[in-house]
Amino acid sequence: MSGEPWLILPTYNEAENIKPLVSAAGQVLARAAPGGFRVLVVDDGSPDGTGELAQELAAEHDWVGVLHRHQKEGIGPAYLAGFSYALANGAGYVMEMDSDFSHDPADLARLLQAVYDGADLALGSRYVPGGGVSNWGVLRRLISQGGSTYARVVLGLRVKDLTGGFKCFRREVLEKIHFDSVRSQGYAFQVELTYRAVQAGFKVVEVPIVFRDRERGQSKMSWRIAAEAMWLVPLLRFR
Ligand SMILES: Nc1nc2c(ncn2[C@@H]2O[C@H](COP(=O)(O)OP(=O)(O)OP(=O)(O)O)[C@@H](O)[C@H]2O)c(=O)[nH]1
Ligand SMILES: [Mg+2]
Repeated sequence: MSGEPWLILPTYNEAENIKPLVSAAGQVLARAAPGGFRVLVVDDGSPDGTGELAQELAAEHDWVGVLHRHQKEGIGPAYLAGFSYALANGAGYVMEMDSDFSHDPADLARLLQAVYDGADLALGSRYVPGGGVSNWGVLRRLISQGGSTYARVVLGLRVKDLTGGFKCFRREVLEKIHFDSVRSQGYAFQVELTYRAVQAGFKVVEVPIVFRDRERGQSKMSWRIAAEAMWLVPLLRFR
């Protein structure tokens, strides 16, 4: 069916998370989108077998699909591949979520509802009233909030949480963005897409969420990803 919500899940070594995550997301979406929905796992050739586990899920459920990519290229290119596939297959709404339970699958319903209620892009936000982070130390809080503030000031935006990766796009927003010209891979990717949506005149709404640290699997956060955001964000503005 066309016009359905699609949830894109990027994975790199999420073998311990992928099965419980897809089933939790499926339960939430079945209620939030009774007319039908799809979950698309985009795996970058995880050596821990995440791609095979996702394949098993796809064999079990007709609403699960998998894109297998050959190498780890970062979250940006993985999402763009997933978005292209979803748009080509008639998605009406496209959602992003980390595959490590840092984002609560239950919140998918509220993000989707915000778009049903009139937003073009709904952002899961840690930095609006009601949102937050659980169990983060002072340093990590400062770095994250500092990163969002830096991007907000440099880009002249009012959005409070620019680096989060829990989102719901109305199809038309992604259609306006030329994927070939998106260069960022890590956190900068999240900033870039939101910036482009605001620039194109779309209505962006922040929905409070509480972010949790992953309990299973390894972090892929690196200084390289953070550094990319530092130098790429000003380029977005002055390009
Ligand atoms: N397909 C793909 N997915 C990736 C890649 N890098 C990270 N991911 C996924 O993107 C999501 C966010 O990455 P995380 O490793 O959780 O990175 P993070 O959220 O910045 O850091 P932690 O929460 O500290 O682990 C997770 O679902 C990862 O599996 C990549 O290169 N390719
Ligand atoms: Mg994470």
